Amino acid sequence: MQHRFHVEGMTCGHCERAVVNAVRDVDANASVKVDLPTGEVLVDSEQARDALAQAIVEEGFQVAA
Ligand SMILES: [Cu+2]
Repeated sequence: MQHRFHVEGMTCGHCERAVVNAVRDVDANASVKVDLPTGEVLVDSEQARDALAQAIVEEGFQVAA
């Protein structure tokens, strides 16, 4: 299942890695694509959208609807 998130607050490669790692903590097999300039994060995972978003928020980023 493909989830599309708009993540605010990512400014550099470290932020990008933090988001990817947060998603992988929820689903180690998730495919994660981050577009840093737009904040668009595409996640291919069978995990619930809310669980993935929550993990990103816990890293200190905002997830828009
Ligand atoms: Cu950063």
